[in-house]
Amino acid sequence: MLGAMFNLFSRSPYALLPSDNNSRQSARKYLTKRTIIFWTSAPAAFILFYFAVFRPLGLWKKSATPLAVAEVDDWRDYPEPPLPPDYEHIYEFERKLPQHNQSLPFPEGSTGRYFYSANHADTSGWNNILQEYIFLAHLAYASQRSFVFDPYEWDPKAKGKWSKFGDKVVPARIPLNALVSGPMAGGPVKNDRTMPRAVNKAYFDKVCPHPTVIPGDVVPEGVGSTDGNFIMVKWVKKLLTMTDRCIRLDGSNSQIFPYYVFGMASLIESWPWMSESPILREFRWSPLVESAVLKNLHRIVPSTTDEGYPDGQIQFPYKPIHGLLAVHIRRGDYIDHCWYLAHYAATFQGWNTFPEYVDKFQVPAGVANGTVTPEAMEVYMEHCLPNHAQVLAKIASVRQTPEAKGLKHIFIMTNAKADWANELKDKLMAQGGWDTVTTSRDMHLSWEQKFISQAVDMLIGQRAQVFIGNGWSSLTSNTVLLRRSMDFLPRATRFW
Ligand SMILES: Nc1nc2c(ncn2[C@@H]2O[C@H](COP(=O)(O)OP(=O)(O)OP(=O)(O)O)[C@@H](O)[C@H]2O)c(=O)[nH]1
Ligand SMILES: *[C@@H]1O[C@H](CO)[C@@H](O)[C@H](O)[C@H]1NC(C)=O
Ligand SMILES: *[C@@H]1O[C@H](CO)[C@@H](O)[C@H](O)[C@H]1NC(C)=O
Repeated sequence: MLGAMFNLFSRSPYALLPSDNNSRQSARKYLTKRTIIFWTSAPAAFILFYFAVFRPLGLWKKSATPLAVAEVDDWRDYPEPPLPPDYEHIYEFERKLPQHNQSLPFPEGSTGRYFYSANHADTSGWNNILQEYIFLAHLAYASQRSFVFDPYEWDPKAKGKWSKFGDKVVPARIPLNALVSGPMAGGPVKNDRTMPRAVNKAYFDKVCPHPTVIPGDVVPEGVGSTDGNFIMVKWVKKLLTMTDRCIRLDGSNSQIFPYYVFGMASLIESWPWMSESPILREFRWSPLVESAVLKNLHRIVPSTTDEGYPDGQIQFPYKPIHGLLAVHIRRGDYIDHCWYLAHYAATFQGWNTFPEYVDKFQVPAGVANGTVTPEAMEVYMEHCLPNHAQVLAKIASVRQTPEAKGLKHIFIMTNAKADWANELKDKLMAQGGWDTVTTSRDMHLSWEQKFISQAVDMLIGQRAQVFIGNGWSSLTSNTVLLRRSMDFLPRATRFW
């Protein structure tokens, strides 16, 4: 079992990154230490585990199976470990980032400038967090400060490593570098040597033991106060001119870029600086995400020549995947959520509203004062929760456009139930002319990749020749933003 676990570490793409040359050794050391602790404290730990985790999380419903999966390629054929991964080797990778060094000269080290937003969101979907993180990381960059990042936290109050999503046991938090790399997560910035690299919170606490704490509401309310661009300009001015080295936004305040900022059409006023920001230009998914795409691409596009690199990473800047149509079909919570969206008269997310996008959404007549007529509800559902027939019709019509020339493969990004997704797949194949149709359910993912599968899907959607998304979804809108940074023609980005 120990051998199998060590295999897990040595297969990790993180161990192969140039800046992480000690991680194999440390993994070995770590495991040895862990083994000793395990054998000396196992009985006590078992009792503790039973009462603290096993019983409260209801794990007895699942049969606990041994972790003996490292030698196989297709993890789905084997029983899954009883608990989610803890990504410890990725936390270790983050701890060892070379910028975590107080002796480094300005703008890093003990004389550097730092920005930590303790009031950023948690407990929401990954894409709500990502939207805000892109803005916060840009704010740090524009005010010449090092961005301080936290893990993606699903359940900050969880005492241990795990939490629940519905009746599924999930990690309470996931290190940022399991999801993204690039400047936002501490990666080097290619074309700007004066930009201080991002750091983790533990290093911030060390290098900034007494930060200046400022409230999150110092920017005046009033006209424009819900516009991302307005808020950004005010905050950059403030944080750039402050001479205080270390700044922490008070964690008890609301976010400076609340979720509704990203829902508004005014968001696109941020595009002029966003398009130039290294945070977006050099946005890159993590090695864990990239290696999942690389491993599965031959299933999605069998003729692919995209072989990537031996360490599992793919060519960056990313290239379009020719011949691929990716569609994002939001189900699950959206079966109820779309109904609420109609009652709030919700429009598309900000990044989905560029005037050059062909598919626009107008709130239909019949939505007023919190009431929705059946006809108006039908309009919402067609775009927010399309049924099989509506999906087939939309794909058939998009296929007639010049941008769709050469499409042969469909990838369905979805959180739908397998039956629903498979039925759609069969109907699309019956439509004729498609070489392959695959879905998120067909992906072969490692145990660590399973809990970040939405990011894996996003990298595929980002690179697809044509993409059709759900205008209200933040997963779609971030995918659309990333496509835009790749200079796809606007007509290659569509919505239901
Ligand atoms: N693998 C995968 N998961 C998805 C997809 N769409 C939604 N999900 C998952 O559905 C679950 C619930 O979504 P949220 O966490 O609310 O999603 P979000 O990422 O904030 O985005 P939206 O709710 O779409 O605005 C999450 O676990 C998502 O990762 C998809 O296309 N592929
Ligand atoms: C920290 O930075 C200093 C100055 O660049 C360098 O000499 C030293 O080797 C670094 N320490 C580590 C542990 O990398
Ligand atoms: C909505 O409510 C307002 C104020 O109560 C009213 O003036 C208006 O006519 C209502 N609109 C519809 C469509 O019912």
